[in-house]
Amino acid sequence: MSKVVTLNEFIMDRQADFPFATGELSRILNDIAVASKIVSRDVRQAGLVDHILGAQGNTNIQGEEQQKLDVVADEQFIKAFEYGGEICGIASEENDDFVAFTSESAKNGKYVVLFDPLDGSSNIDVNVSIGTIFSIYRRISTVGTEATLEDMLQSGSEQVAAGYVLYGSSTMLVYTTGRGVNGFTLDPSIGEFCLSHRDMRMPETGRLYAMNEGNINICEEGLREYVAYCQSFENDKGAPYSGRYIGSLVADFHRNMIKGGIYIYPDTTTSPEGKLRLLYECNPLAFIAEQAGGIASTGRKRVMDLKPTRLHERVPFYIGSKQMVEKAMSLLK
Ligand code: P6P
Repeated sequence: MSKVVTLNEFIMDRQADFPFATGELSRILNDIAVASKIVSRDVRQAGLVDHILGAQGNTNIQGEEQQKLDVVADEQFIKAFEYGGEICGIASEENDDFVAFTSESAKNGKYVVLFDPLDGSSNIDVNVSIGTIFSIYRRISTVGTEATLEDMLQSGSEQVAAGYVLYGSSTMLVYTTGRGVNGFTLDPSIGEFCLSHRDMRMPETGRLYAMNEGNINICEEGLREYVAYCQSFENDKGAPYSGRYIGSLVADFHRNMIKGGIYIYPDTTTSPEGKLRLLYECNPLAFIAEQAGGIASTGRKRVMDLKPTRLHERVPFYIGSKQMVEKAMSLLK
C-alpha cells in the first residue's frame, strides 16, 4: 500500500513548480483547501439544515436566484483569502464588483483570485454534484496598494494556478500551476486532501458529449451538424456517442477529464455571448484542460488568448478531448 501524500506535502515537494516565491502557493491553496472543507461539510448537510436549503431570496448580478449555500460558500472563500496574507483582492460570480482588501497585510499580497464559489448551485436542492472553480493571477498593480480592476481583467494565459473542487460522491480538489494536473480526494476521517489522481491526462478522444440540447434549435447550424455527427453511425466510432449532461459544469468537466468527452455551451439567439463566464469558469477550466492535453475554445478562438473587458463577461465554450473539440470546431467553420 503506497504512502498517503497530502495536498500540503505535495505542494511543498513541488515548491519549485511555483517559481514566484516559496510558500506563497502553499498558503493560497491551503486557504482554498480549508474553505473547501467547510463548504463540503455544509453541502453534505444541505438537506438537513434549513438555513442552508433553498433560495436566499436575492438574485446575483447574473440575474440568477442566489441559493443560500452560494452565499455561505462565497463568504467562506472571501474570508479565507482576506486573512490568508497572500491575496490582495478577489472577483467572484456572487459579487457585482471586485473586492480590494484594505488591511495592510492584504495590500501587501501579490496575488488575486477569481472564483465561482458554488457553480451549479441550482442543483443543490436536488442533491446533484456542484463545484467551486478558481483562478489565481499575480497582481499587476503595485504591492502595498489596493487591488485594481486591471488586476482582475488579465488573459487566461497569465494564470499562475487554477483549479476546481467537486462536491460529488467524494470531494475532490484538482489544480494546476502550469506543470501538469493533479487531483486530491478529501479523506473525511483525517480531514486531509490526499493525492488520488497523479498527473491527470484528458483522453484524446471519447464518446460522451455534454450539451443542453434544449438549445439545439437556437444555436448555429455547424453545431447542429456536430451533434448529428455524434448521434450518427458514420462518426469516428461507427456508432452513436452517449449524451451525458449533468447541468453542473464542474461535474461534467471532471467526468470528461477522466473518461474523455466534450462539454459545449454555445452562443444562441437568446444568449449571443453564451452563458458561461470567462474569468472564473472558462479560463480556469481551460488552463486545466490544456495542461491535461485537452482543448478549450469559444468555437473559434483559444479561450486563454481572450483579453477580458468586463468581470462577468460570457463566452461560448467548447472544452474537452482534443480530437472531439477539433471536430466540433471544423464543422462550425
Ligand atoms: P443550463 C450552472 O448554472 C451552469 O453555470 C453550469 O454549471 C452548467 O453547466 C450550466 O450552467 C447549465 O445551464 O442552461 O443547461 O441549465
